This record gives sequence, structure tokens and C-alpha cells, in this order.
Amino acid sequence: MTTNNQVFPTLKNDLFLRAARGEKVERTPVWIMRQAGRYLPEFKEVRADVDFFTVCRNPELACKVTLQPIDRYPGLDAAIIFSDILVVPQAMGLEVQMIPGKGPHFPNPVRTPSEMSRVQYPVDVNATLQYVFDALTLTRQRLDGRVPLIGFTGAPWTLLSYCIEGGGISGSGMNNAKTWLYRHAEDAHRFLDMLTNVCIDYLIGQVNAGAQALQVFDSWSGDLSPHLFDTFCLPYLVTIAERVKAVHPDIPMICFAKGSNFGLAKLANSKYDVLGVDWTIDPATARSFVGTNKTLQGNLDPAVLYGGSEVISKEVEHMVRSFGTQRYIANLGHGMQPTHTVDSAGDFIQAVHQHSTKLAHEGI
Ligand code: 1CP
Repeated sequence: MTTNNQVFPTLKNDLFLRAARGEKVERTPVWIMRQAGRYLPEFKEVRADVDFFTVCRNPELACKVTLQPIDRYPGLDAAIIFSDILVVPQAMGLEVQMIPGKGPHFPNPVRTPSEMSRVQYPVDVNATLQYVFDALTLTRQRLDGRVPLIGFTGAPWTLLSYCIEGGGISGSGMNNAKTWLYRHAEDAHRFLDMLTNVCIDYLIGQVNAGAQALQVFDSWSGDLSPHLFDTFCLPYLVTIAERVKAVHPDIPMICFAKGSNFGLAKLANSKYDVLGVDWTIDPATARSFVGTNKTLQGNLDPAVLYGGSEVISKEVEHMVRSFGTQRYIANLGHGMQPTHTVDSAGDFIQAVHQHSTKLAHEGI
């Protein structure tokens, strides 16, 4: 594992880290999933000349794109490193392309267990993912302590579903990936175990390189029934937090299992500090599922951003009032969309500042 002996600039805004740890805050911190990317004209300008994964693999470019939303919106309280969850399958020897206007594509998905022989394992993350570590170190330097830097990984189930389906998960029904769960459960567990071990090394490496918090994205866990979630998602999510925390106990970890709000009560017993929630659950219910020992993160319906500044302000006020300003990190319930405007993201951030400052004063 890389041990990075860099001295990093002093952090000036630790609101996000304090909220993650459950410490008192004067207002609710805010960041946005997919805050860098296709809705930003400055990102599109970079992407006009360079392929998606080339940006990921070039620390200068990845750093530049990570900083774009931080420069544009001084109200953001965290940066997230520019990369993709699919760099992990790439590190395991699988080819992944990014098709413009379509999304990720695996030319040779792992459709059957016999094809697992093509999957490279074990993986030396320092050899295969060093470029992400370099991007983190550079970005942490260039952030100059303005806000903390979040590292991330896809969760094992979400990564497995891409490896098997080959991309285009949204609306696919996941028939191929679910066939593994019902017909080849033992092989699915073996593959999930491999992915889990790579994710753990990868997350530990990210912290060594400069990440100050970590998020695990289980973007497609919501396609599984509660029973399948308990069998094929939960144990791996729990293991990741346990093993990363064993090495880096003070680094806040966020788990976002989108669409699996029924799993919140079980995740409340894990070592994650923060649980992300999507917009299909109301804040009071989410809080009743997790108790008072976890910070919650979310959960504005991203479509609210199409509603204009007045609607955004009203919906944000309702959201912050419902979560309360403490043990809470404001975010969308999923990521920014390419069709969102830059103004709508600015309105969202400003509304969180305005309403949470006022509500915190009122003791809410
Ligand atoms: O054309 C382009 O430039 C590609 C668009 C794009 C971008 C900007 C993709 C393709 N990925 C990203 C960056 C990205 N991906 C980040 C950057 C940091 C930030 O948040 O600012 C992050 C955190 C991700 C993580 C990611 N990739 C997830 C988990 C988060 C989520 O939204 O659920 C997932 C599921 C992916 C896969 C992926 N990569 C890209 C797309 C369009 C997708 C989803 C495709 C699908 O629906 O299956």
C-alpha cells in the first residue's frame, strides 16, 4: 500500500467532516453527487478533446475537473475526486469504454461463471489504480484546504451488475446479473468477494493518497428484493466498512445504497458514519430506521432542480426542516443530470446555506 508522507494544507472548512462525525455544526454542510460533469460547460470543454477515461487517468485533468465545481460554487462543503466506479473492473482486466451520449459499455461482459477466468485477481491496486491515488494527492494539494476531498468506490453488487450486464443498467431489468444470483449463487459470492477485497485495498489506498472521507455507491442495490439485498449486498458493504475502519478508524465513511431504504435499519448497525438516502423516503422515516448515532445524507429529488429557484428554495427548506440541521449532510437523492442548469445547482447550494443557518439558530 502506498504510504504517502505528503504534508497537506490545513483544512479551513471542516463542516462536512464534523457533520459526518456527529459533531455540532452552525449550518448543514452541502455537496452534490456528480457535482463535476456533464451539466458544467467547463467540463464539456475539457471533454470535447479528451476521452472520458483519459480524463480519469490523467491526474492533472482529473484534478482540474474535480476543482471546477469548487471554483464555480464557493458554497460547496466537499469535493469528490473525478473518476468513475468502473475503474475497478478495468483494474481487474475487463475492458470498459465510455460511449458518448450512452454511457459505459463492456465489449466482453462476464456473462457466465466460466468466463470468470478472464477476471484478474488478486489485484495490486498500486500498479493498476495509482493514477487515481496521484489525482487525489494532487487535488488535495490544489484544494489548498478549502474543503475536504472525498474518495469513492462502487459497491461490490453494483460493480458485479456492470461486469455481467456490460453497461446500460438503467431500465435493463438486470436479468443477466440476477440469473447469477438465482442460478449461480456460489459463483456470485466468489465474484463479490473478489470485488470486495479490491474495493477495500482501493479505499485504503485512496486515504493514504489524501482522501479525507469515503463514499461507497451501491447505485443498483434497489433492483434487489430485501432478501437478495441481505444476501448479496449487505454483508459486503458491512465488510468494507469494517476492514477500511480497521486501518483508518478516523476517516468518515458514507454508504449510499440507492433504492434500498428498507436496508437502512440494518446498515445502522454497520461501521459507516453516514448513510445516504434517496428521495423515496421521508426524512423522519429514515431517521426512525437508523436511530440517532448515524448522520444522514440526501435526499432532494434531482428533478426539483428543474422547478426554478423558488421551488428549489421551498423544497430545500422542507427537506432541511425535516432532517434537522444536525447529524445531516444536504445532497440530492442521486446525481446531477446532464440536463440540469448550472444556476439550478447554485440555487440548491444557496438554499441549503440560507435555510439551514436560520433553522440551526432556531435549534432545529
Ligand atoms: O460523457 C461523459 O463525460 C461521461 C459522463 C460521466 C461522468 C461525468 C460518467 C459516465 N461518469 C462520470 C463521473 C463520475 N461517476 C463521478 C465523478 C465525480 C462527481 O460526482 O462529480 C462519480 C462519483 C461517478 C460514479 C458512478 N459512475 C456511479 C455511482 C454514482 C451514481 O450516479 O449512481 C455510477 C453508477 C457510474 C456509472 C456511470 N458512469 C457514467 C455513467 C453515465 C454511468 C451510469 C450509467 C448507467 O446508467 O448504467
